[in-house]
Amino acid sequence: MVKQDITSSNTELQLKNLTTLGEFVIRKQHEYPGATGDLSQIFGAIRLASKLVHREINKAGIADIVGAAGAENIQGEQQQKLDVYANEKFKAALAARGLVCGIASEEEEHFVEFTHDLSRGSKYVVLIDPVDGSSNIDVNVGVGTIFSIYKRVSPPDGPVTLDDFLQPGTEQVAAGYVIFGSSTMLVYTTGQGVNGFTFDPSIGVFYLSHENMRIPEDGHIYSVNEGNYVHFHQGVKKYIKYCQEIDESTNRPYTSRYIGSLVADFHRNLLKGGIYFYPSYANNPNGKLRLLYECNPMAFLAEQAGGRASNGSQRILELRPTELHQRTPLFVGSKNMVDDVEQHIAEHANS
Ligand code: AHM
Ligand code: MG
Repeated sequence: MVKQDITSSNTELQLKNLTTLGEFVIRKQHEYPGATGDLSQIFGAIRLASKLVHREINKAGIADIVGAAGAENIQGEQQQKLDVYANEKFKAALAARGLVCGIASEEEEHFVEFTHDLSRGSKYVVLIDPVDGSSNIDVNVGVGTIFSIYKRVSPPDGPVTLDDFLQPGTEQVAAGYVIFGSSTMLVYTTGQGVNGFTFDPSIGVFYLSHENMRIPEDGHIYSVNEGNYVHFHQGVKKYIKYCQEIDESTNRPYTSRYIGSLVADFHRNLLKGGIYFYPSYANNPNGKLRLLYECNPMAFLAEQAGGRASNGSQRILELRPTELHQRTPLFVGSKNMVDDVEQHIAEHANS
C-alpha cells in the first residue's frame, strides 16, 4: 500500500505528486479500451454528494441537522435529519448526470425511477444507504455512505424494473463507501482492487491516499454487538469464546472493537485485519443488515481486498435477492477469520 505524505511542511510541493479521485478514475478508464466514461461520471456525482454530506456532518451540533426527522423509514426505524438530507443529495446528484436510470435507497420504500429526458436510456442503477449508522451522528461518532452500482437488466428504452435492482452481488459493476470519521475518505472498487481517497476539505478534493488496499489474511480484531450474545446460535457463541481464549500460536485472545457503525468497523478491520459480524439472533433469523445496499457492497470490497464475506455458510455475493430491503446475517473481513467462524457454525449446526 502506498501512502502519500500530505503532512509535509512543504505542502504545495507535495500536492503536485498527489492523484485526485477524478484523475484516478479517468486513468483507470483509459486502461480499458472501449470504456465509455459513464462510471467516471457516476463517481463524479457520488463525489459531489459526499462533499455536501461531509459539510453537513461537520456542522452537526451547531446547525439544525442533529436528531430525528420525525418520520420512520420502511424498516420502521427513526429517520434522522441527516438520513433525509443525504438521501435527497445523492438522489439529485445521480439524477443530474443522466447516466443512472434509477436508485434504491434504505430511506425509500420502493425504487425511484428517474424519468426526465436526460435519464432515458441510461444503463445503470445505484443502490445506496445514504447514512449508515446515523444514530451515531448525535454523539459525534463516525458514520458512512454505502453504494453499489449495477448495469440494468431491462431494455434501456423501457421502464426501470425491480429486477434491475434484485441482482446478485456478483453482478456489481462498482461499489464503495464514504467514511465520515476523523477524516473523510472514499473507498471503492470496480473489481480491480480497492483504492482509498482522503478528502482535503480546505480545497474540496479527494486525494489517493491508500492505493491497492489489502486486508490481512489473519486479523486480531472481532467486532460484534456482544449485548446480543444470549440470543446468538451456538456456533456463533462458540466462535466468540474462541476469540477470547488464550492461544499464543494464533495470537489469541483477539481484541474486541465495536463502534456500531458498519462502515467504521469495516474500515478499521480492512486496514488492520479483523472480522465484523452481525449474525441472526432470537426472532431475527436474517440478522439486521440489508443485503443489497449494506452487505453486497462490503462483500465486494472485502473480496477485492483479499478477504471474504459470508452469511455463515454461503458467499454473500452469490445470494439471490428477492426483496429490495432483504436482510441477511453477515460475517465479513479477514479470510482466515471468516473461514474459522463458518467452521464453528457448521460444527454446531444442530445444537
Ligand atoms: P442503520 O442502517 O439503521 O444505521 O443500521 C445499520 C447499523 C450498522 O452500521 C451497525 O453495524 C449496526 O446497525 C449496529 O446495530 P446494533 O446497534 O444493533 O449493534
Ligand atoms: Mg444502514
